[in-house]
Amino acid sequence: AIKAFLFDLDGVIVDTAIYHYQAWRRLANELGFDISEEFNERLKGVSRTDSLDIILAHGGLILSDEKKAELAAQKNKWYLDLVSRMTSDDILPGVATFFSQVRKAGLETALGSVSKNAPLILERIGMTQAFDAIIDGTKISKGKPDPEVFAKGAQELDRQPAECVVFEDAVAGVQAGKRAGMFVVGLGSPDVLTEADLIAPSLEALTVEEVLAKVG
Ligand code: G16
Ligand code: MG
Repeated sequence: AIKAFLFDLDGVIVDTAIYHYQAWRRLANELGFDISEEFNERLKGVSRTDSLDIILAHGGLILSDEKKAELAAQKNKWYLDLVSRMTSDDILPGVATFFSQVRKAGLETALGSVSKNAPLILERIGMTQAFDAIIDGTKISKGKPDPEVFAKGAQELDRQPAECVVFEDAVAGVQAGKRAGMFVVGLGSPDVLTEADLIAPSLEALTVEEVLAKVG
């Protein structure tokens, strides 16, 4: 039976995906090219260093490790400027209601984010206490689509993969959940999240009861 729900952060709990995109786009623009919103789908759930490599390849640039470290730090600075203004108003619609249903159903919760800034964001929006376990970018060595982030979440809760449901908005995140052996709810477009077991536009469109019924 399902015992735990594992949530991605960016795009599921808060819309920081837009801030990541704005900061990466600013960096690309300064390097002399642009990145589209469609291209940005490839960066969702992917670690900071991997994202930079994907962007530089897109722009046809080959840079030294030193320069890359500098650019990643610059992007993070711009990103943090945007994030530091966040409040509980930035929690996505439906999240609060869904979490109260999760608690009523007696389910455990974990955060599964590859972002090193995840704890800061949870503090900003006042949701640190909403999670029984928090796995962030400082606790893992491989970003999504590697299953490590969700495997660690289950491990920290002392649960088996078959007892966990993952909520993800990114292609790489859905793949990570599937590779971890978990039921995956994709939040977003069915055209993008083709590998998810169940797809809804957002948490607002779902109830805990519905999800548990689908897992069977
Ligand atoms: C998030 C974002 C990615 C970002 C990554 C690393 O992952 O979706 O776009 O590149 O974190 O973030 P940071 O640069 O803050 O360490 P997730 O797993 O929360 O979707
Ligand atoms: Mg995400």
